[in-house]
Amino acid sequence: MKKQSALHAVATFALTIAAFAFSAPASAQFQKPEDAVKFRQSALTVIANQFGRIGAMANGRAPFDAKVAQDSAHVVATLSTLPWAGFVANTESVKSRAKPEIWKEAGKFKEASDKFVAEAAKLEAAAKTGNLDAIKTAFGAVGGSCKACHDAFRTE
Ligand code: ASC
Repeated sequence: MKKQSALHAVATFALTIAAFAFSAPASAQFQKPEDAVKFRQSALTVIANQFGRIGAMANGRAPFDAKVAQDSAHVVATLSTLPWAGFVANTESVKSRAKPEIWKEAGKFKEASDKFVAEAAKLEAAAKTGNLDAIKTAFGAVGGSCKACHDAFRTE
């Protein structure tokens, strides 16, 4: 290969790599639809786990520990914004409990997830006060937002 054509080949290769790197598809975060489903389920699993720790204290099944409540509420609030990126349209055919209404009524789904995010932030604020009654109230509101979304958008 002549020096000139070798340089050309290198330049073409570099441009091809750059083109791939910058032509980000809508769901660049996930290689496959299954990855998006796994992502959202994983985030929701961790959220449920940490929310459950607060629930145990709110319902008197575990002794109240303000630090545990605060740490758990922080995880719930931080992760609350994450699952929704996993509800990509190309995941509709992947087996899960997600109802088609998630994509047919995308505005309502967004409203429901926004409600959860907002209530999770309030729960974290309540947990920071260390007041169990405030935590109980905020816990109930978060649980209500979980349930509303599950009722409308998740199969049994
Ligand atoms: C939880 C949990 C849910 C919600 C929901 C509230 O602790 O894992 O999915 O609360 O049951 O109704």
